[in-house]
Amino acid sequence: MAAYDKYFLMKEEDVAGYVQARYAGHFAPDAKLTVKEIGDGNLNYVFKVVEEATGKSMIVKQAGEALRISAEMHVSTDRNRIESEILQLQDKLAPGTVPKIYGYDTVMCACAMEDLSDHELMRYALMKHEIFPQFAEDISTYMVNTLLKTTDVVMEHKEKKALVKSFINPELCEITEDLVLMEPYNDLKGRNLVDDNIADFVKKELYEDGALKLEAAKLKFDFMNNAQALLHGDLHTGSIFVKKDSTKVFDPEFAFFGPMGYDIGNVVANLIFAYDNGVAAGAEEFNAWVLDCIRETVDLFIAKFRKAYDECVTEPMAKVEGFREAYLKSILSDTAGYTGTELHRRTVGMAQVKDVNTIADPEKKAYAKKLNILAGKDYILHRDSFLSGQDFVDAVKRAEQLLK
Ligand code: SR1
Ligand code: MG
Repeated sequence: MAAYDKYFLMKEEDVAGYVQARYAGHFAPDAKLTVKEIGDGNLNYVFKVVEEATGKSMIVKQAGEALRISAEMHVSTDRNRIESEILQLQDKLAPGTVPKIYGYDTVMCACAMEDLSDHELMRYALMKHEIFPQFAEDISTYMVNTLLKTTDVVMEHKEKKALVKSFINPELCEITEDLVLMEPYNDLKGRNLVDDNIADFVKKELYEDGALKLEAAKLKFDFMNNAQALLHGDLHTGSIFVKKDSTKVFDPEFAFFGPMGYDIGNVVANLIFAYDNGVAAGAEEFNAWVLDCIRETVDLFIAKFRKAYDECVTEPMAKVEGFREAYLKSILSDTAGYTGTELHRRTVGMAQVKDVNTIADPEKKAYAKKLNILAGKDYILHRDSFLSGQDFVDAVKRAEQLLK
């Protein structure tokens, strides 16, 4: 049996031996374990391990040296440690909102965690136009607790700086800096994916708009320099599991200290991708719910943020009259800006979303992509004027008017 004392990329047949060696006691010693690789993301390998006799299960997630999306792309396997550590921290900050980590292994670059197979991947559920009335409540609680509580306005400054250091994540951040905050505006690496029927539109609206590029550049350097809060870093609907009464956020391997609007904006943009899909399918009830959900998510974030701020902030300068609202306004501005960059990068960049790309009718797909581009520009260019959930919904409506 392998000793698992030297890194190698596991296959299904390696994983039963691995969990029995590394997590002795989780399953019976002589248990018959079935292992299936169920990874669906762009980076890692995810194995579901089930004990046949009892149905007891666990997930083992291993970072490969090369990425699944592209064998040419190599990213530090330290991302698995970062993911494990942030999930353990977030379980304390926002109990019950993330999977339980059973352990992690810096040799095999693998962690073991709670199996959430009773939940569904949110992106796929939304693509079936399922409605989740609890989602805005849950995700706003998760965001306020994980974000506000890791800022300097709440956390003791030296403790926060030590955390900033342990969550330095340069290679994963570089992916975002390139894929999200540069390439949508210049295709500098020649790897954007643009459908022929929107190529002229993309050229005019994204590649040739100097004012947009200037604002995107500001957002890029804010992302790189504003170590405001410990972000999930990739908070799209493929990083969220849902049930009608439960929401679990996973896959935070892009975690680092950055502007909290990046996480919130990712949630908003990915709800818009679900809306795109619903519009193409004529799913009216679903579409109305998605817009309500965007409005509620932002409004609940604002309300819970204000409450938590008043309850948790201890730093004297953060208590200065007017500072809470100025800080919140900057977060909402960032949220709008990064809603825009996420809309753009998933529409023209190398890592797109199934919600939009599975729209079968080419004209409806082109409409969805144009909507994302125009709404994204509105969010970025006018980001200081986004102050409420309704403001976030109105930008979608304005883009729809422009396409009439
Ligand atoms: C090269 S990785 C592409 C994308 O997949 C991840 O989920 C992140 O969103 C990243 O930008
Ligand atoms: Mg991911």
